[in-house]
This record gives sequence, structure tokens and C-alpha cells, in this order.
Amino acid sequence: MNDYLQSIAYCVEHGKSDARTPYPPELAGQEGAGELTLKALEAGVSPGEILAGALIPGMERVGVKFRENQVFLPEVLMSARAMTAAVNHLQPYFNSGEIQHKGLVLLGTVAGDLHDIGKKIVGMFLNGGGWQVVDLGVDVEASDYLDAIAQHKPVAVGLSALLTTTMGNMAEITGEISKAYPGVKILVGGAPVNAGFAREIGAHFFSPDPQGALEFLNNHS
Ligand code: B1M
Repeated sequence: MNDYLQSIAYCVEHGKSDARTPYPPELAGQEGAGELTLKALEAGVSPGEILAGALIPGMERVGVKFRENQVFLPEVLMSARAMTAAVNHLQPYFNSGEIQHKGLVLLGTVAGDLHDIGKKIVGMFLNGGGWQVVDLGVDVEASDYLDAIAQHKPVAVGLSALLTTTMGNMAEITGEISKAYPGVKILVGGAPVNAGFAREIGAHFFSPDPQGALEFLNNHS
């Protein structure tokens, strides 16, 4: 059982989705995260064990390496793909309520801003880390965040901005969410954003990377 978990974690860490994935070279032709997850489930390993004992640790290792510049965006995307290949097999169990998410997080790129590559990576990390993610997309107005909070009752809302010109919209949206839903944590990120700006606009947390966003949620829920 432990062998399955270790192998799946290794595949996620090294971006091996399935047998056709050519990397890492030492695993060429061997099964990847998708097939191994299916086999583990058939062998009686629970979906919760696969999530907590393989997928989350695998993604955590990639997150730490990414933060420390030991790996770069292509490797992170490959790991996210491998994680998705595994999560696809766990999805029916999530849907049936057999395994519980840690909570729900809303994500969105703020009004006026169409950049979403980084935000999607944050979403994949959070998902791999056991959080249910509802992504509201790009160019999201304050009223859309408020409607979504009323509908989904999230633990936290994550705002992303890549343009200096849309940081003002981030400030306005943060203010509106705090006023209407003071109990909802607000997390901000994106290349031009920093901790000082986050404090200034009243956000609860700034993270420069997906791993920090995951750590914040894990520690504050
Ligand atoms: Co745009 N763009 N762009 N662009 N674009 C930048 C951001 C820019 C820096 C390029 C430049 O001039 N050097 C510049 C902004 C300058 C500024 O404001 N200071 C710029 C500009 C000016 C523009 C346009 C205005 C260009 C024009 O039309 N004249 C226009 C604006 C459109 C709009 O949004 N209204 C525009 C358009 C576009 C494209 C559509 C072509 C495309 C976006 C495609 C897409 O996202 N679907 C695009 C791209 C790709 C970029 C660059 C090249 C790359 C951005 C990216 O995806 N980075 C960018 C230049 C650059 O960064 N080199 C640029 C990779 C991504 C993984 O990193 O998004 O930083 P990032 O996300 C990171 C972290 O920031 C963090 O985690 C992620 C993973 O590590 N993070 C969070 C992000 N969100 C987070 C949220 C969190 C926590 C962490 O919690 C909630």
C-alpha cells in the first residue's frame, strides 16, 4: 500500500502523468500517476489516503522546489498535469462525499485584468492540496465576487492581478468583500502585488507563489 503512495507521489513530483509521459527518463514506459492511482484504488487504498499520502506531499515538494528556483514553470505545469490525471480517478469519490475537502476557495482575476495563467496554477495547487476551488475566471467585478460568496460560502477568496492598472480594482474589491463578508479571508497575489500593498488594502494575506497560498489556507482554517 505504502509502495503505491510513494510511487504516485514521485510521479506527481516529477510530472509523470501516464505511461506515455517520456519523463523522468528513468521511468520511461512505466505507469504514471493516473494508472497507479487507479491500481491503488483497485487494491483497496482509500481515496483519502491517496490524496493525503501521495498527491498532497508530491505537489508540496514541487511547490517548495519552485519557490527555491530548483524547478521552473514547465516542471510545475507537468506536475499539475500528473496530479490532475490522478485526481480524475478520485473525483467520483469527492462527488459522492466519501472524502471531504478542507473547504471551498473562490479564485478570480480582478476586473480589467485578463491574465490567468498564474491564477490557474494557484488553483491547481490548492485543489491538489485538498481544497475545493471555484474559479470565477478573469475580469471579475466586485458584484460577481459578492454573488459567488453568497452562493458558495467559501472559507477564503483569492484575488489575482498582473497589471499595475488593475491593482486599484483589487483594492476596491477587497474593500467590498470585507464590508459585506468580514468573516471571509482575502488572499491576494500576482506579479505587481506585495505584502505592503496587501496590508494597505486590508487583505488578510499576500503570497508571491502558489505554495504560500496553500500554506496560508492550511494554517488559517
Ligand atoms: Co500581459 N502584461 N498584457 N498578457 N503579460 C504583463 C503582465 C507585463 C508585465 C508585460 C510587460 O510589459 N513586461 C505587462 C504589465 C505591466 C504592468 O502593468 N506593470 C503586461 C501588459 C502591459 C499587458 C497588456 C496591457 C498589453 C497590451 O494589450 N498593450 C494586456 C492587458 C490585457 C488585460 O489584462 N486587460 C496584456 C495581455 C496579455 C495576454 C492576453 C497576451 C497574455 C495573458 C494570457 C493569459 O493569462 N491567459 C499576457 C501575458 C502572458 C503576459 C506575461 C508575458 C506573462 C504573465 C504570466 O502568465 N506569467 C507578463 C510578462 C511577464 O510576467 N513576464 C505580462 C507566468 C505566471 C505563472 O506568473 O502570473 O506572475 P504570474 O503568477 C505567479 C505569481 O504571481 C503567483 O503565483 C503564480 C505562479 O507562480 N500568483 C498568485 C498569481 N496570482 C496569484 C494569486 C494568489 C497567490 C499567488 O492568491 C490569490
